[in-house]
Amino acid sequence: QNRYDFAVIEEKWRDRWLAGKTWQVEADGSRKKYYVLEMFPYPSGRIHMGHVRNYTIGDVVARYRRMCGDNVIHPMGWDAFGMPAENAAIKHGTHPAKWTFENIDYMRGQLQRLGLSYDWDRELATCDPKYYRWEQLFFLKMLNKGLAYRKLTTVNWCETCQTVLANEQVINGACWRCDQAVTPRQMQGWFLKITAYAEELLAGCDRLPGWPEKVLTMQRNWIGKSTGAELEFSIEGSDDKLTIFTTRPDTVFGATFMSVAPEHPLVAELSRGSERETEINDFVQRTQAARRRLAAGEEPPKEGIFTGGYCLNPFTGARLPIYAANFVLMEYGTGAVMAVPAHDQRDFEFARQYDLPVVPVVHPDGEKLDGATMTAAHEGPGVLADSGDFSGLDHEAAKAAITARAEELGVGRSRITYRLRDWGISRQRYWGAPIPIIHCEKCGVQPVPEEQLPVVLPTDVNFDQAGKSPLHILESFINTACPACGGAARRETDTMDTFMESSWYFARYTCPDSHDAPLHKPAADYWLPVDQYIGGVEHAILHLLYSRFFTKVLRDLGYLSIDEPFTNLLTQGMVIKDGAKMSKSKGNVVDPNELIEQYGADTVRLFSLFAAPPERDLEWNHQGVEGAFRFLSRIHRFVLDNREMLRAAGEELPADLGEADRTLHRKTHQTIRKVSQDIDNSFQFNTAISAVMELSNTLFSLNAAQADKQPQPAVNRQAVQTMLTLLFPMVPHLCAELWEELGQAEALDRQGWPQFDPEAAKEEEITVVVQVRGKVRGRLQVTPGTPEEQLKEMALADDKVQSFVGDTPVRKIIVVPDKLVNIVI
Ligand code: ANZ
Ligand code: ZN
Repeated sequence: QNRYDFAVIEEKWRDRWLAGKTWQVEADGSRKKYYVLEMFPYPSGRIHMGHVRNYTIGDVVARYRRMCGDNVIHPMGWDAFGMPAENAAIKHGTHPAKWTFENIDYMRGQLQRLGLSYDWDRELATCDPKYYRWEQLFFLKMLNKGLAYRKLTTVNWCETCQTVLANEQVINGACWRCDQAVTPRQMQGWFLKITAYAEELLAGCDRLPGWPEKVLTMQRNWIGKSTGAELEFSIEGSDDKLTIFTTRPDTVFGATFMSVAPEHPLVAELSRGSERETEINDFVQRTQAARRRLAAGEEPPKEGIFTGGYCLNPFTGARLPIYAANFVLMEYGTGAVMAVPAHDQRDFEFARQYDLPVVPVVHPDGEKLDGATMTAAHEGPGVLADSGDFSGLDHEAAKAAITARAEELGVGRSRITYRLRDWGISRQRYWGAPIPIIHCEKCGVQPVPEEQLPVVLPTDVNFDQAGKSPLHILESFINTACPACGGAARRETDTMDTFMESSWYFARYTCPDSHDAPLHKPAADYWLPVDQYIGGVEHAILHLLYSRFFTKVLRDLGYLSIDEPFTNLLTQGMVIKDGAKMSKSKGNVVDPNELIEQYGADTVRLFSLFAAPPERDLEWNHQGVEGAFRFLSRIHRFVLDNREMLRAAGEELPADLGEADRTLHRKTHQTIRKVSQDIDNSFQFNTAISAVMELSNTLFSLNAAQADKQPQPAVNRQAVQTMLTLLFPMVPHLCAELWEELGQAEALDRQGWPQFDPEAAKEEEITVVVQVRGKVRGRLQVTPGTPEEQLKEMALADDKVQSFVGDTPVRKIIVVPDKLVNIVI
């Protein structure tokens, strides 16, 4: 009997917890709050091991914080808009809403089976008009403040499907669905001005000590601040100027040609009507097409073409040929570069390839560079030469001096550039939140009046036209009245990027019932910011940056009082099997459902916490799961086998503690200390679990001893209760059950986190005598079982012993463990 019947135990506690709304919380100004949040899932169909790991980590933090006495908010919801729902609709003929809500129902059940302690009354789905209506309101407010605007952009267009494709849907330059080559197309799109917050987003990175440094570095690089200057070069035979951005104005005397982006308007202008016009156009077409085929971060081989035009260097008057070059980006700086091959490696390689002069002007200490023989650019520091009155200046000083001169001459100014681009939010997709805009022939672009929100996404749509958003042909949606003139007008058919929804959901959780405003300020002020955010590192840039941006915008609109949304961030590693990330395409997926069936939720939780520290990748290992299961079974068996003894024992420790009592009592308190530290410091659940395993080993082996050498019942009881309390955040069902088996009236989830007693945790000390030449010369206070090597070292390091040994060579050291160190000299 006494079998560990996890299925029965888990169902019992799951029902009890859910029915009792055990984790429901309210704002309470008299209590310290703690907000723990895991990144919400996309309702793709079923949860995978990555979810299990993410949500288990968050759940342990939530349960631990509750036991520490905090008022813990731990919500869950669904990132419910997006492409897969639409694809499923096209493929299987189900409506995206139906598909989405069925998935949500199924996945909610899966999360509940894992025993995750969410306040389900705060659950939200972003495809609910009650949610996205507020996002539409934010959009209108941003429009009002000039933070949202419309502009022409280049998109990927598939002629066959008559639709815009996201970058991920373009595979080797062709449509993922029909394989038609994708063409660039100019379209109007909506943008959010995240660049207006670039400086604050960057500065904020220095004030997030609770974030992993690698994530902050990625954010800083993404924002990409560069300090330099803008310089104007006059164009030969024209009144126009070519403005360039440089971080090295000190090298201006070494510029030997100009490079501009292929799509820079100057290229077309210079080549128009020339005999090389077709050749140049071909180059532009070809390089642009090639760029679209590149994966992010990949660089094409350097290539360029002479446009036929020349610039004049504003400092030297030199004539510089203008090249169109494929490595110059139109979207960065001004889309034009002064090329200094002696000091920029890219320019150097380009110059050697096209036989352009290399003129060094910044020489490293004590060296004189020669442009004819250099084999690489000198990008480092140095002193200026051949640079007019700036010669002899250190290159840093020269940057400032040359920028100042450019300003005096009216040909330049200092400038800061960011790599960050404004956020394009228009998607020509159906399953998203409609952008609340109306187009009137007479009045132009008109915002939907706030009182007409939400613009509800219609559900009576057809998906039978080859991937095109059905909104474009849904007359009942499109046709509307202009809010300005009342005449016939058309609704915007683009929907918002789904990153919009995930940029503020954490705030909405604080007041999901607020129906007259997006946020209820007192609740938001009490709960925010999120104290601990947990999610995959794949969201290190966009989701986190957009959420930080939204937080600042909502603050400036008066909805929030915080500057940053997430105080601490934990980025958990991937779950891998056979050396690769678990994924359908690799065929190495382990389904959480099957595991739960076979071993129970507690084992699955324990394994995912024990197998690796949270930030590391977790290597799937079946023996590990078995091991976790056996550990829990042993605890279960011990408690049930000794139930009567444990129940009968008092909670008070007896006054007369024997050796076994002292050992177990000490181990109990040492374990409390270790587990508390491991969780507090860095969520090292794996070592915390190891410590509890050690405690359980001590408990089991002491109780296997002869009857008169066993711990007394009250000491056993204390050890067992401690073990259950410490394990409860990780293994909640079993611990709650065994706690009840001990006859406890009040449930384990109402217990406080155990406090450790430093006195009790202290190792016992014994005295080891040190002899030199047979005479006692010192004493060492050590814990029993201190290894021989350590005793030898301690003995030799002892001052008193040293004074008797002095410089005399030591011949031998004899150690009797726990008793004596004898130094023979
Ligand atoms: C002249 C020069 C001389 C440069 C030198 C560098 C070294 P970051 O730090 O990334 O901001 N650049 C400017 N705009 C560009 C564009 N649209 N596409 C590609 N390259 C561009 O780099 C700024 C430097 O990158 C600028 O400084 C410019 O080259 C180039 F010895 O100007 B430099
Ligand atoms: Zn109108």
